[in-house]
Amino acid sequence: MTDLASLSALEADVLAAVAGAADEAALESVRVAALGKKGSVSEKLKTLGTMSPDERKTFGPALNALRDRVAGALADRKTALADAALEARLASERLDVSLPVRESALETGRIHPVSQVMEEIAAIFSAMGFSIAEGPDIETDELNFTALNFPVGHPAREMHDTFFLPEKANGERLLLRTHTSPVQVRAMRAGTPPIRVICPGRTYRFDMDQTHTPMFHQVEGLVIDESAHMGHLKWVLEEFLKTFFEVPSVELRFRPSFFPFTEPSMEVDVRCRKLPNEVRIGEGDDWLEILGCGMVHPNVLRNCGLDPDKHQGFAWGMGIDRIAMLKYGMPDLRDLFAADARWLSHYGFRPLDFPTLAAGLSS
Ligand code: 2NL
Repeated sequence: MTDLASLSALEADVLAAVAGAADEAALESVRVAALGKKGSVSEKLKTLGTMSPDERKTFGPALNALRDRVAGALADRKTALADAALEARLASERLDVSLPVRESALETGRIHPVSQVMEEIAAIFSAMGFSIAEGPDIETDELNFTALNFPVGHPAREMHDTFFLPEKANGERLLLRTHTSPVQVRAMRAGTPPIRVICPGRTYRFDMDQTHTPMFHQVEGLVIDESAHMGHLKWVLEEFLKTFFEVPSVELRFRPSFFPFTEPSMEVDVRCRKLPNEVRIGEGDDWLEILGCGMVHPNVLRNCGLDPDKHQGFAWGMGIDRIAMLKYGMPDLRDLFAADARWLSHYGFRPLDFPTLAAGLSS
């Protein structure tokens, strides 16, 4: 027989089970046990049919209200559990779309600014129809000096300017090349005019102070044809410098100079503005010495198997380290060769950012 006290005990049990259900599956079991076909509440409702009309008047509304409260508690608990499950998923699957993209292993390294600048120089001269030639760092005296019209006894041929290797048994004395000119000598001896070549690479001189390192980088250029002249030289240099420094125009100043391998020889200054922390090329009232050049000396042409009555040409040489510092605002030459990973991560270039003229070189 049903009484009101057992009904409230049943309700308390069911509501406690609802509150204690830890997830939606447990809650579903609680629902079936209470409101399912053979559930505890359903069984109570079935007893209404066996009651007298008087009893039904009392227990009918009480049981219906109990069933409604249980159903309401189940629905509330179901919503609460679903909300909690969603919150947990949101927290565990959180994705910060503002985080910077992590670089792949292929991209974590950095290209040294000197390498990047050599690539820029190669891109510019390639577009002008030059080929790029390289040669060994260890050279013969003949290729580094004799072919280039350095007289015997020239100061550059002395121990205090040049790194010589130990003398070989046959008396030959190899050296670390002091410029990349030997590569151009090889190009002239190997090919036939017209020759248009640039030679970038490491060079060595016995020198070490604030602005000199014993190893440095140079690029030389050479054009040989039947009528290559100084007008072409001026155009090539102007075109190169304005493309390299990414400015609309440059103004050059040619001063007479001397090199054993060119005649006439010139030093070239570029108009610039010297500011406390930067040098701006192509504007201002200052001049910056940037390279040396000239018409290839007839003796050099002859030494390289060319007839000076038929062929002539021009050449130039330029330090890469300093123009890299100028372009990318690196204040100290020695940092270029200190192999400091923090410096490289700051000044270095992403490995897949090949410089191209179409992309605007450095952008
Ligand atoms: C400078 C000047 C220069 C050359 C390099 C050259 C090479 C051959 C023949 C003739 Cl094979 N000339 N190179 C010419 C003029 C100047 O370098 O101040 N370099 C840093």
